[in-house]
Amino acid sequence: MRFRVARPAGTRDGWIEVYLGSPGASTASILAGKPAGKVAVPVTGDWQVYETIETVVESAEGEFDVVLNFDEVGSNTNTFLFNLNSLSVVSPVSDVLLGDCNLDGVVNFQDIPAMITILSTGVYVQEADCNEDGTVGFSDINSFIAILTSS
Ligand SMILES: [Ca+2]
Ligand SMILES: [Ca+2]
Repeated sequence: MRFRVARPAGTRDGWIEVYLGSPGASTASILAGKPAGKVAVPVTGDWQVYETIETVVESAEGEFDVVLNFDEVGSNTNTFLFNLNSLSVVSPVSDVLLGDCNLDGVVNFQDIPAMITILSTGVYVQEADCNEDGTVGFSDINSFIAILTSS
């Protein structure tokens, strides 16, 4: 999860914490758990000087209610912590191994029958989408062969 923040001063440490809970769970019960992600908010020098920061959110596969907790060591109520300009959810870098049609972690000749099976069933398997056009079909065979022969 990515945040764009501005923080004029900070003699104390400040954080954004990301909590995940089951859909419909109460905010209090979600906050009672452990944060799935946490990132320190840097001092940017002014309310309008923004920096982009990021935290990896652990175990974020599926659907969750998200609760963000803004915190600063020693701050009391009615204290401005920082400006949050925007937040976005970004996917981690894909770990799909193109051409690994039998999903055993390597690309070799044993993927050929698996590729044929995938092509004949027409089910989308990202590893078989060797030309990365979002579909699996005979147009992937050239790319598949190129991946096979280069690995
Ligand atoms: Ca394989
Ligand atoms: Ca394709």
